Amino acid sequence: MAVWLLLLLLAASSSSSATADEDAFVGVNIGTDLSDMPHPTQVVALLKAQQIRHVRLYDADRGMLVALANTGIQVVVSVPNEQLLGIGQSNSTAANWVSQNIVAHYPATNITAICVGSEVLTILPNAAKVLVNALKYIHSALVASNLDRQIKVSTPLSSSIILDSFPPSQAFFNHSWNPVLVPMLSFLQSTGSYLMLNIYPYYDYMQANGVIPLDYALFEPLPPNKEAVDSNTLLHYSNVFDAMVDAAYSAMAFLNFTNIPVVVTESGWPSKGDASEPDATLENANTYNSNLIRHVLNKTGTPKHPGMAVSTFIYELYNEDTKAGPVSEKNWGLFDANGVPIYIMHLTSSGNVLSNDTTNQTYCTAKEGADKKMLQAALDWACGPGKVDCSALLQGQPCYEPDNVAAHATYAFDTYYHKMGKAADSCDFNGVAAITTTDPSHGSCLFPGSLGKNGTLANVTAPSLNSTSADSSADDFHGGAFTSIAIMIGVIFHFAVYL
Ligand SMILES: *[C@@H]1O[C@H](CO)[C@@H](O)[C@H](O)[C@H]1NC(C)=O
Ligand SMILES: *[C@@H]1O[C@H](CO)[C@@H](O)[C@H](O)[C@H]1NC(C)=O
Ligand SMILES: *[C@@H]1O[C@H](CO)[C@@H](O)[C@H](O)[C@H]1NC(C)=O
Ligand SMILES: *[C@@H]1O[C@H](CO)[C@@H](O)[C@H](O)[C@H]1NC(C)=O
Ligand SMILES: *[C@@H]1O[C@H](CO)[C@@H](O)[C@H](O)[C@H]1NC(C)=O
Ligand SMILES: *[C@@H]1O[C@H](CO)[C@@H](O)[C@H](O)[C@H]1NC(C)=O
Ligand SMILES: *[C@@H]1O[C@H](CO)[C@@H](O)[C@H](O)[C@H]1NC(C)=O
Ligand SMILES: *[C@@H]1O[C@H](CO)[C@@H](O)[C@H](O)[C@H]1NC(C)=O
Ligand SMILES: *[C@@H]1O[C@H](CO)[C@@H](O)[C@H](O)[C@H]1NC(C)=O
Ligand SMILES: CC(=O)N[C@H]1CO[C@H](CO)[C@@H](O)[C@@H]1O
Repeated sequence: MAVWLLLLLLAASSSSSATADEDAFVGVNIGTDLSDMPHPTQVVALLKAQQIRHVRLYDADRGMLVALANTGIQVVVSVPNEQLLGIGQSNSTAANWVSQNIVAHYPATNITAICVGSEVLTILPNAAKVLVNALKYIHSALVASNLDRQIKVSTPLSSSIILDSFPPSQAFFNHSWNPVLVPMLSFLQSTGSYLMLNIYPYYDYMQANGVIPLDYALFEPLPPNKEAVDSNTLLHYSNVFDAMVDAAYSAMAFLNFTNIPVVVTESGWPSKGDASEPDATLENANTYNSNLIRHVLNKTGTPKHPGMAVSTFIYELYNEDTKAGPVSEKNWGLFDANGVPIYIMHLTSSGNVLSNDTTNQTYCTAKEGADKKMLQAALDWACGPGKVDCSALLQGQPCYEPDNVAAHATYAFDTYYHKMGKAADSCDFNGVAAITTTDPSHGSCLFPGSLGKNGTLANVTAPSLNSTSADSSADDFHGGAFTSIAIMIGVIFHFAVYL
């Protein structure tokens, strides 16, 4: 029977992996443009339940970094574009940023990389002139703190700066950016970092006006005669993603950089769109992300570098309902704000990929109107002989409020019920308890089994997300929306030839 959902994470065993010291992994991006953004503790609960071991934040939100501490989750943080000019112009501003946002959290929070800005060349070209300095200043500050080996510094690029991306062997970076790219690549090489690239086959497909077959964008199997052939290398390409990664390797090679690995910082597919976006569907999003995860974890590599892992962060964890732009912009997420999956991925037979049922969560609560004395007796039993950890109910702890026997009993009952593997008879307590599907979590009081946000986020005890430092690309369409039509002409031409 189908196992429900999902996902992600580390593959085991080692081989020739390109991603510095580590095997291929699939992580997720955590955008925060939600009208009811879950509390950091709830975000982390969802990550844990889904075995997501790698995340990228669009800022260095203190609440998230605190919640991610001691979880084993590896975290990529970002300098938001708004802070780039300041950091790129001042060594000491960069040093302060590192001390407040990195040094203060490491090693409890396993920060592994810093994204300096996001698609700066295409979204904020005015800051391009300080980008390399910003990378260097952040790196110097890490060196000063002796963290430069553990934490890599790079900057995610839009794949739209790679021109003539098909055939991949002829791809090159838009020459007008060479004055920035050459010192940047030199920096990445000398610091052992990687090229961060955002790849959106969805936009490539949309803008190709039917010339790119949908299956080629979605990693679906193609008959050999439909594969795209690179006329120089005779390598066969069966998906846009690989072609784009190889295009990046070629573009770097044209500038004489041949040993910088690629990490894909964003890729995904929207599950919903407006009338002009007919391929933003649940089925396509599911197909793309499921195939992407399998592809990355299988360490197939690319035709140019078979077996060389291309670790990838899926865009993105949550649907972001307050994003501007077309309907699709709000629908790239794997989950809604309650932690309920948008779709159930086709990952059932992926050996290394852990799955978890997050669809029908159940909880054990005190029955409404139950006798208070009986509730108190059951509560005492649960926290005593029942061996439930009731420390969260103590004064000053997250589940102390509301301070009444029904609320406290509900917490104890639910904890016991989950401890007992949700066996139906573990939610009885002499008839004063009942199973429910409503998550009783509130504020920062997170109940066992709770995966997402519910209830009010006001009056929380942990630091909350700083809304002003949220997702730096908030007001921009990300990635491929900027892909120029010029890039696609190469693709169109070659498809015309090879398909
Ligand atoms: C971070 O994670 C990596 C990979 O698992 C591990 O090697 C490293 O020791 C971790 N660092 C800290 C500070 O936990
Ligand atoms: C920036 O600061 C680092 C130490 O944090 C220092 O090594 C470096 O020389 C400084 N660079 C400039 C341009 O001041
Ligand atoms: C290359 O980049 C420059 C500077 O951003 C831009 O004006 C130009 O249109 C780009 N060229 C192509 C072919 O995209
Ligand atoms: C790359 O190296 C070759 C051979 O050393 C040289 O001719 C060429 O100018 C270099 N290209 C760049 C962009 O540095
Ligand atoms: C995984 O990789 C192997 C060879 O490395 C290949 O034969 C197989 O088709 C791949 N599976 C998927 C799902 O890509
Ligand atoms: C979840 O509940 C729905 C409606 O009750 C049911 O159709 C579905 O099969 C359940 N899923 C699982 C995995 O139990
Ligand atoms: C599934 O999620 C629950 C939390 O709801 C967690 O207790 C459980 O360990 C998870 N199972 C797996 C296999 O990750
Ligand atoms: C919750 O916070 C608001 C303002 O942030 C405050 O006015 C209110 O008294 C708080 N409520 C409780 C129960 O602490
Ligand atoms: C939160 O936002 C405020 C207002 O912009 C800012 O002053 C503060 O430094 C931010 N705090 C953090 C932890 O980012
Ligand atoms: C999934 C879940 O538990 N949703 C609940 C969130 O809280 C509101 C009331 O605050 C309930 O109506 C929902 O059922």
